[in-house]
Amino acid sequence: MNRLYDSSRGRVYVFYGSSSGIASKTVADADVFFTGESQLSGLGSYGLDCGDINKDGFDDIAIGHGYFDSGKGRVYIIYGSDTLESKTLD
Ligand SMILES: [Ca+2]
Repeated sequence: MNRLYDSSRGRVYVFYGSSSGIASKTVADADVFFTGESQLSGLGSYGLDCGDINKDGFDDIAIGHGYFDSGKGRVYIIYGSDTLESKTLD
């Protein structure tokens, strides 16, 4: 996570795991990333693996958008899949 990315737009980086774990990587090696919709919105105030919420066999993630809508905040639940794509969250 880098909630200061691009004047605090924020970005969360996702690295796919494997049975042998995750090799040491840099953010440039991220498999997928999510970016905040506007500067100062602070996407990535937290991010966590929240298990398989919808029981489809893929782990899902929760991403905090701490300053969304003038500080009201928002939490995104991203369902995992084998076709997850990078995008801006709005
Ligand atoms: Ca799931």
